[in-house]
Amino acid sequence: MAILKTYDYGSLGEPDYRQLVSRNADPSQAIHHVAAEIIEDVKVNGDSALKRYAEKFDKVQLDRLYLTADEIAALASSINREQQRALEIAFANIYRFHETQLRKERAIETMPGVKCWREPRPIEKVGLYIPGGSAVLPSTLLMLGVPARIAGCKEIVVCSPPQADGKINGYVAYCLQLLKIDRVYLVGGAQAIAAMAYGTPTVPKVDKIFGPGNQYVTKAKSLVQSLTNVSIDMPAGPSEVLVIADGSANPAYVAADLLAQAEHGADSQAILVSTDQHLIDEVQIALRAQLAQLPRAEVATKAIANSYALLCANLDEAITFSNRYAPEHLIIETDDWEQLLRKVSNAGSVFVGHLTPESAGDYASGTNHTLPTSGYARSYSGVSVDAFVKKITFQHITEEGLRNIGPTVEVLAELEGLEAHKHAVSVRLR
Ligand code: HSO
Ligand code: ZN
Repeated sequence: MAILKTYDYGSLGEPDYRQLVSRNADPSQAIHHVAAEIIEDVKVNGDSALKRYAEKFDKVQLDRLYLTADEIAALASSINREQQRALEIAFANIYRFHETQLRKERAIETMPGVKCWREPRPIEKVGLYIPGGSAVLPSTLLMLGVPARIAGCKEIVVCSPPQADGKINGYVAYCLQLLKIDRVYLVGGAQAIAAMAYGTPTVPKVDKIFGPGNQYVTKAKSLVQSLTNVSIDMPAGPSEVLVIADGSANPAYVAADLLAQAEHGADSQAILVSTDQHLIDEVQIALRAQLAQLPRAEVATKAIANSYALLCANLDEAITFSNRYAPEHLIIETDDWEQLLRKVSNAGSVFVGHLTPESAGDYASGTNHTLPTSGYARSYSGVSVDAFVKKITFQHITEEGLRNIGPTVEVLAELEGLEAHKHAVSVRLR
């Protein structure tokens, strides 16, 4: 029996397409209520609320809500040399790729004597949330910490839920060392987001909060954004992948890519869009075989049940559907992927060719894995150095410049009925 439901693009109508691209419509208000309550509690009770939540959710009693540099170093030394090397290589590649994003823009004279330019300035205090629940993701710390360092953020606050022993995982500790971050706050969930949004006696208030998390974390991020002046990286939903594959694809590779996505969570989506029914059939077989070998088979099976394959008449149809779905990750497993790239209009991050698994980008090739989900790739970019800076515009006008631009400003001020605006020019022209 087929494991992925299959649809035929040509036989579907508009309501079907709408149904196929829709995902994670806001679930119940229950999450909203819980997150709002936690936020209010942390706002009012500060550290004592954080300790209470650590006891309740993380099952640990904390005397102190953070670990020091020495404690981090001790944890980091517990991981083996091969693991350290892998984290170092990932760090270096992510650093290299993101470093190029600092490119300087040039100043422009819009009229003789009127010079305008724009310069980036780091967001001073940023908060990084590193989840620690069902899967601990040290890679996420690198993906957020590296661009924050390159941007030059003065204060990088990291919150991660404590383990049962009141510590954090050694891999996360090693990444903290690579990033030269000498403190980590032992706070998880919606309470971490609240702590960074309002500040507590222990946890500093930040200007912008980054990072993935469960539905409570995500809800808390959108709530604090409207309640305070803190901003957030992007709205985040469950992770997803869309694979476009034709007859040239290797079914074992395609199945492996779908499952790499599916093991993230039961609510993840792994979509196969193919021009070849035979390939879809082969992928079904490979999925079943590979699934049987996975430790996280239970989670992956649920995600696959929440996913589908779509048979298209040609690659143009496939890319049209993909653009409409706007996947967080798009993998194009065709021989002639090159001519397809210019047709990609909505996607978070794209992986091309038969030998480019999404996993490479998830960990170590250099691109960022913090990406827009749930169709937000239509309007959001993934995290980059840009997310950690503000871009400030500057201008300088000379005497010649004021003679050139002044009359235009006077006319526009007058037509808007703003006499003081006009005067600010006239008084200088006299
Ligand atoms: N695929 C996830 C990132 C990740 N994968 C972390 C493994 N670890 C969202 O892009
Ligand atoms: Zn992943």
